[in-house]
Amino acid sequence: MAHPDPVQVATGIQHHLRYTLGRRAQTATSYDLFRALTLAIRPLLIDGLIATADRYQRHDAKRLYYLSMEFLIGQSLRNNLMNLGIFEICRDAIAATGGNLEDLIAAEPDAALGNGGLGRLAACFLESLATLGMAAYGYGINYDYGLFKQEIDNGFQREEPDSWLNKESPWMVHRPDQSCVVPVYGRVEHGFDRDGNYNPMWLDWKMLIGVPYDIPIVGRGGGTVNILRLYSARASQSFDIDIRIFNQGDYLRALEDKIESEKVSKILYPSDAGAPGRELRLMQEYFLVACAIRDMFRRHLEQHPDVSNFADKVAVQMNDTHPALAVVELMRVLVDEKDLPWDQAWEITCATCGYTNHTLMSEALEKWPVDLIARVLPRHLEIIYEINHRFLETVSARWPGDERRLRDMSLIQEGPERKVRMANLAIAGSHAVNGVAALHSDLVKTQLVPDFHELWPEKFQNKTNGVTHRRWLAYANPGLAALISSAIGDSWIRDFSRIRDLEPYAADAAFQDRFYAVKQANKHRLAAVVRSTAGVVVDPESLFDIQVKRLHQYKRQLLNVLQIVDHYLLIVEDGVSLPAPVTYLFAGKAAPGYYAAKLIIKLIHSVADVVNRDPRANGQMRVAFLPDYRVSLAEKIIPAANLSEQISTAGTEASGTGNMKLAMNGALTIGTLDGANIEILEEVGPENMYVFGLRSEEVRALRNSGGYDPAQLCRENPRFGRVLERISSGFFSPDEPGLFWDIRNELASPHDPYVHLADLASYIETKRRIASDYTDRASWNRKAILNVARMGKFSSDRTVMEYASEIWGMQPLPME
Ligand code: 26Q
Repeated sequence: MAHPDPVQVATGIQHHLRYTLGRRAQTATSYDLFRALTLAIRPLLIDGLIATADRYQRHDAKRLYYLSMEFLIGQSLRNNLMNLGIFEICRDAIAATGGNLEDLIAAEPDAALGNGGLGRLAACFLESLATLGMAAYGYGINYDYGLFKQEIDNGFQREEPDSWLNKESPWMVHRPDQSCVVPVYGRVEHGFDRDGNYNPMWLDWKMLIGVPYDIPIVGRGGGTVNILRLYSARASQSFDIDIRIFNQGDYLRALEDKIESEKVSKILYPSDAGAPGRELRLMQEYFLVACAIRDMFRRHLEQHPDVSNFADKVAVQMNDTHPALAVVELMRVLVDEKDLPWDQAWEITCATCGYTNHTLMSEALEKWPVDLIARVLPRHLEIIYEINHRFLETVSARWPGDERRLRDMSLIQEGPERKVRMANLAIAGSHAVNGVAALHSDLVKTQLVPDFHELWPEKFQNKTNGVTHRRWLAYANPGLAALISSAIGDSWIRDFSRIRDLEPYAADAAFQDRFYAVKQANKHRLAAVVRSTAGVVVDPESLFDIQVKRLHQYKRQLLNVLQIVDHYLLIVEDGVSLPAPVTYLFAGKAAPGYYAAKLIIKLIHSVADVVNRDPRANGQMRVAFLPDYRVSLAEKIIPAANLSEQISTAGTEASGTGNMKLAMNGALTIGTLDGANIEILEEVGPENMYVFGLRSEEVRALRNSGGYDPAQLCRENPRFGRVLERISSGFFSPDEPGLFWDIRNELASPHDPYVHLADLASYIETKRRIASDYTDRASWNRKAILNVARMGKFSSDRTVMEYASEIWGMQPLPME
């Protein structure tokens, strides 16, 4: 299908509205029209999918499989129309029938198949890979329920289920013909084949069926349409078609079986730090890996006679350890099913796999109880033992007699409950292991797994994260995008290194004014959202100070709250003002079982209630928490930010990606020297970013010395004590005075791992300086424009190109 004209689009919409959806045009909702439009353009997507598959096949391209338990896609309509180059055509088609494309775009439910950074990174990578024309596939799970919806009830988070599929994604292409079988449970029989070779057999397993649903991923220009393949778990046919059900008992057993099987793809685990030892999560992880690997072999064997060249033609990237069973499953298929000798299978597996680490907190590393794996995946446990046996021989050969290293490096953690260390498995089974920012990659080597780094220094790499600047700048901030293109043309949309051409405009007064006007328009739009969702009226002339991200103690939303309370007390008790009025905005979800994080949400609301009600503070500050942070809300918040809060304890945030999105939209960063903040600083320069607080080595030294003394810091800074007193005394929670006592105790504890008070003085001082700098409009605009102009490094186009050349051994294919 060639590019349609507006009349064809309008006809298509009317057709699908009536004959596919059965709706009357007169009473159609925006959601109906959204679905009708996606159906009308579906032929373009399908043609693109087929043409792309043919191109990869003709080139016999090496394929990348990006395995991730999470893909946080958000909405797709704007992105797809923009990347297909038919946004204006569709806008005109809908306008001609009296509608508004923006209403249809707003009606699309977010696909929230992820928790936060890791899942959104996967989604950004898919868009960049498609734009670059790389033969890449995303593999994930088609959860019936994505990340919960957050509602706020009296300042507390309440979780509501997100049944996004109830509305059935119109982007999905159902592929039941490519379903596959996934065995779980059962036992291993140690047999021998005719030639007397050991021939283990996995028997009596229960069968899951993986049914694929494809989401097309359109690259910029529409020349490539890749696939995100998501699997739903179904029971084996036995329920639907097996008629050997003789009695009610059989029938009910079959029914239970079906429900049990289909649980596997029912729900996304809503934690971004782990779900210790949950059987269902292990099943999910294996289900993803098994389905993906079946598909890789099927596709490989369509084009190649055997698996001997598998590693030359296939790259597998594991997004954290969640799909680390891929190492074991590849070995199982190669050894048990393809009859390869162990050593050859191991060579292929290691050459195929790469592992990306996203966390430094050793307590957050995945560890699965051996007993659980023995029950769910008996053959895999044997293979893990064999991998470990050979691996420990390597360790012994390198460091004879070094028991400490054998203990620490083993894939098995000994103890009352033996566990498989998934990171150790992933490192052993990969040729490349990478962190997600320069500092993080160094800390992986020196702090997280120093022994592995000594053994295999050549495996360890850095791949600094990036974000797709198309979604996050070009499409989310059309005002700024148009302004940029009016100055330097639009080549930056494909090639973000070109954004540096904007630098000379930073000092141009007329350009500054236009930049300011765009930012103000975005702030007005956000103010309307804040009003309607949080019920707080904010002043678009004030400095918009924004902290949006998952709630976590290490991200230190509390540090921000401490400064806000200090700001308030300065006004009402000391009669002192900050140089500019400030609107403090928060958004983010807490894991449902993470009580400390949920209490921080309540504290933010309690502080907001007091501050926003107080006429003495009204012209000077406002505080609001926007409920239900998600991709589509981020797209409204980020373009309106003046200040980006990136204040994690140094050494805890692996990279951050919100920091990049905010800076490329012209927010200045206040940040610690953590994660990718360090690289943002290198790019924008110290004059254009506000850095404060301890460095990661200083934090480590402070913790190790036991010298962190918050009581002493409170004596030195009477305002700290005052803030803590107000929080703990019920000043913000008169109905329940003890509510925030635990927060005070955590902050006042010498064992606070996040050393909040160590950074508080420099944080407060820096924020005063920021408020003062904001009053110099020209100077602020200049810095903000320089931030945009110097973000070229942080496009995920750059990131995936580095993965391609340094890990996957791939190049973009030429477009035809
Ligand atoms: C594991 C086991 C069981 C259940 C859940 C999980 C789980 C799920 C999600 C563990 C971790 C996550 C997500 C981690 C995450 O988002 N990490 C972030 O990754 C970003 C992309 O690299 C970084 O920018 C952030 O710094 C990092 O925190």
